[in-house]
Amino acid sequence: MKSPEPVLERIQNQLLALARFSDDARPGWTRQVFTPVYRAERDWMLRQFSEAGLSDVHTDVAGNIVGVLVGRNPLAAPIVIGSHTDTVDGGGRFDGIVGVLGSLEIIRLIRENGMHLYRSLVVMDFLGEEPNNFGIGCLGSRALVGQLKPEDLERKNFEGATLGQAYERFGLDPGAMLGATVRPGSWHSYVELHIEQGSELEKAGKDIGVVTGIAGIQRLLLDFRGRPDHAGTRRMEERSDALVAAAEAVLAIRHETCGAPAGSVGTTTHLISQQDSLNVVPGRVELRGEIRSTSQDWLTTAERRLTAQIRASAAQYGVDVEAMWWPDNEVALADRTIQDVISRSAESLGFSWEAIPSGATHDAAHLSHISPMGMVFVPSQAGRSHCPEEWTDLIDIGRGIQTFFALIQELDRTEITR
Ligand code: HGY
Ligand code: MN
Ligand code: MN
Repeated sequence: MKSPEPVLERIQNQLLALARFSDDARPGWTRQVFTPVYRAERDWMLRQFSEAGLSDVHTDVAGNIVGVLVGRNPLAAPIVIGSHTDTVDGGGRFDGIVGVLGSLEIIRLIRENGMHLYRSLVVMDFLGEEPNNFGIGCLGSRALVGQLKPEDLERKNFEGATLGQAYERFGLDPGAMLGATVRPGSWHSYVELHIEQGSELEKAGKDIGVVTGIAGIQRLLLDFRGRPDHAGTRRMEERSDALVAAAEAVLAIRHETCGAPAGSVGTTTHLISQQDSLNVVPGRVELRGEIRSTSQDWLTTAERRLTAQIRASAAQYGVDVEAMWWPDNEVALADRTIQDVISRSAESLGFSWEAIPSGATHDAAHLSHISPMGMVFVPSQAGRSHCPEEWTDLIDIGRGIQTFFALIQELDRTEITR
């Protein structure tokens, strides 16, 4: 039997309805975790889960919205699908959202057409995927795999509040959240539909991206310690200018990653001088940044090279540097069987596809620790994302949902061995 097709008008209406939950005081579409507008959207989303026909709709102890479509064999390990509906500051209307609304459309199609899957299908809208001002993203998925630790709850935002307090104010019990872990192997698979957020599919003229893996991220904090001095009297060769040393580091991060293999990229996101006056040589500067790659080896060696190089160049300016690196997530490979099922699904529907690594991170990266994982990408216009211009045509979203639906039906019949 031919699979029922998604109803594009219904998806468009839901995209528009969801976009109304946006912080008016911020640019673009802004719906950040723990904010009142996120709370309002989550209440709306709980209703959408129920109206789509999911049962046992609830918010789990980790703050994720969950609903179940019970399969013919409720004891079989479920297929889990979903994404997130929070945004970055000044974000768009598609990142994460397409995956959640697309999943709900599939539930409606299954029910309207009297279809019955063998396995249960669990839909999730994960809590706070985007990095927040506590410096950590993927809160809901991290909690499920035991990667949110008691010390993370002590992280402070710029106002001095802790992450634990933010959970409490949002009506969640941080202690209970730490115990939210899912037993590895208890899910059949985790699959996610998402916009590409880059321009590879558009450039190649392909309909569907079959994700091969998700880049690992090493985050970096550099503390440059020079010496404050009078900006008018201290001779150039006598200065220990922390900002000049930090500027060299900004360029070192760029040069290390330009042309590096495995889609490697590096970004300095913040350069903060502790110096407020116009006439003082900066004595203390903080740099925050990250490097990403789909090669774990490259991440490790680049970290070593960069630390040595930044130290050596700072020393030439008489500046000391303290470097702190920590992994945000490791490289996560998509399951081979799931990749094959996605490409076959796209082909069976007459859609062109391409295997593609993801430079953006996703809840799927964390969930790969407990479950075979796969992702389906749809094109992003001009590769714009994390900005108000983020756009994916409805027709492309429709193709993504069709492919994702075919993937779920095939997975329902497929044993995956790890
Ligand atoms: O940061 C990321 O890659 C993602 O979009 N959350
Ligand atoms: Mn994002
Ligand atoms: Mn996303």
